[in-house]
Amino acid sequence: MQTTYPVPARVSEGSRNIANNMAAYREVYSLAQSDPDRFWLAQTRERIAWRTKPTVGLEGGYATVAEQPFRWFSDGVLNVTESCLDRHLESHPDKTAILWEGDEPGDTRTLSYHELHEQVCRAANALRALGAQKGDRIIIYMGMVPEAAVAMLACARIGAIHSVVFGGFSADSLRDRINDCQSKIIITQDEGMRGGKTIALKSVTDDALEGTRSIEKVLVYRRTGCDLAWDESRDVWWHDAVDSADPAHEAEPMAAEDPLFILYTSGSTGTPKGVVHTCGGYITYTAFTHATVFDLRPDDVYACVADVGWITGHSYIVYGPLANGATSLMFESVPTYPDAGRYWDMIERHQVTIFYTAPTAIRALAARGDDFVSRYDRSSLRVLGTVGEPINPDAWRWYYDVVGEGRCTIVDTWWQTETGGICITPIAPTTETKPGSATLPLPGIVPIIVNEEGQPLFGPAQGRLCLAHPWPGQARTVWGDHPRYVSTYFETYKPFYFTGDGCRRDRDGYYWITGRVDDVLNVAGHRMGTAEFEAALVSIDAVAEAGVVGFPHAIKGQGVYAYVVMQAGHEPSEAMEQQLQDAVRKAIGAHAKIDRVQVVPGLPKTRSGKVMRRILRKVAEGQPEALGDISTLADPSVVEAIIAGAKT
Ligand code: 7RM
Repeated sequence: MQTTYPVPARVSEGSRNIANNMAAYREVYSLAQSDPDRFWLAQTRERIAWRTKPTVGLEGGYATVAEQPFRWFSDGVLNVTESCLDRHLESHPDKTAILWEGDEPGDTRTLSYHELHEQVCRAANALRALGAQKGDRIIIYMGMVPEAAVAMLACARIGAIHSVVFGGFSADSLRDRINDCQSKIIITQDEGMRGGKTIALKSVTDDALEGTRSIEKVLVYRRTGCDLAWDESRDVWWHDAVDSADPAHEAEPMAAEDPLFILYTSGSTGTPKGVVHTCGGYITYTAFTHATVFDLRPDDVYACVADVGWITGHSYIVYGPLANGATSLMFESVPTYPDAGRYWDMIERHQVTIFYTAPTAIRALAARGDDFVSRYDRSSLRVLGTVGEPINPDAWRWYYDVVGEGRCTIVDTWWQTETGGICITPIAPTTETKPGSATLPLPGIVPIIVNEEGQPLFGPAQGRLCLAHPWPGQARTVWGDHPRYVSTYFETYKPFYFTGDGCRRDRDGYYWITGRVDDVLNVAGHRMGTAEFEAALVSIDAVAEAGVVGFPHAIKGQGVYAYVVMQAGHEPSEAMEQQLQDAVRKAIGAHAKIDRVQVVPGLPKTRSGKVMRRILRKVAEGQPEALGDISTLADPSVVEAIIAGAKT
């Protein structure tokens, strides 16, 4: 059996990548490691349109992060939208910047760089007229329409800090985010469209605003034209405010370390954290990684089918591709609408050359058979990417053999909201791949595997993945709570950044990410905290306690397993199961579902009262024989009941 996949000869022709052979990769990697400042200053000067070019690289670092955030390029001045828009007007104003494919196949729109620039300038002027100023927070709660990208860029243009909230989040989640960042304006749309169904974005926004005080204006883009409740003093139509605004706007000069955006992400404990990315470092890193990993070429039609509500959409639909002057496809629908051929149909019609999706979609589509793929012409494809979760070798091979006809490079890209961009990945078409491995670190990324005590392990090893040195795209802080940033990422395995992932390194130095080792769930590529599920469940009167863990799921990667302890006097029932689902849907959103519920007499706790989550995990994984040491349990009989009633 073949274990490594060599570089296909045809795709390596024409690559002008910085690492177009392995020797070049090793050389660039060691340059970046020995002199990171020099490497990153050269990258940013080459790739980014600075008003004032930076002369300093990194200041500070992990050792001093508790005192203050580390900084990159701090004497530089720029506005990221000049890199994404203005400079392309000279060389290719008519090139398609955004190629939009709507929910219905063939419902398309294109925005050239010239048109996108004009729209962004209009929206920037409209936001200013609504009272937005540099440093203000603006929430964007939209579906996948080009105006979502216009809104992000318009915020960046005026120096406002956007925070995109995925359109699947509930009113409760949206309200928490508005309150956390004290957003002054929210940009939404009447309804979203997804897989033939509508999503009531404006009415959810109305609900969310009850219990908030900071929002002054709601800017509403009309997508479907449905009837809406309207507050004349607060609500403004996008079409009234933006279409009539001046199409010229002088971008706000920003310091490199001014915040560009906040993106909320789930962790082990508590409510989601507002991860902060800054202008200069983030745009440098997304431009560099997008061009390098995918071996971007001028005529590429690049399609990332993520949602702009997640970091992948920020970095690899909007900022990276536009900084690189690429044609970036935006996809409003789902992979199975109207049928499981949708991606490949779209690839044929738009002659897509680079395609980037999640393993969960690949597994779901592979399960529907090869015919949906083979009926479309995929000969335009050159690079196929995956992101969001570990990809199992079977799904990898199906992507490589069936979708890519053995002709394309697969890039399994490992990264996180906090890393801003891709960190461990093959570089197309250079890196030899192995199905299921994210392969090697990009230049500037220094992975360290540590054991549970935090000791670095060398050579082939298995343990926890840390990164040892800052890179420009790394998040700088948590909005309003720098101590939480420090304790979450930098205190577990000092002096390293702890990713929360488990990882193995093989004899060739290749990295294999094994998934989260903390209490973060990754369900169908959606990152959610077990603590958020538990808080939702115990809010129900009939529920005394709840413990939520993940278990392996063939399509979704992980499923959600809930152990529920009933309040005395309440009996489990079907109606109660529905109540549990409703509670998580209300607290988190439509993408949060419980797959299995087990009513238990109690949770396994130590004598000091700490829930032994390891036991809950092992039982949910169907491995009750591997519980390990349970001698510290307060009441071992609880474990017997849990094992006896396990739902598998
Ligand atoms: C980009 C994104 C981050 C978590 C991360 C991992 C998992 C992401 C891969 C992966 C194995 C990959 N940001 N993850 N990519 N695991 N192989 N190629 O997904 O913040 O939403 O999630 O996702 O566990 O820590 S995220």
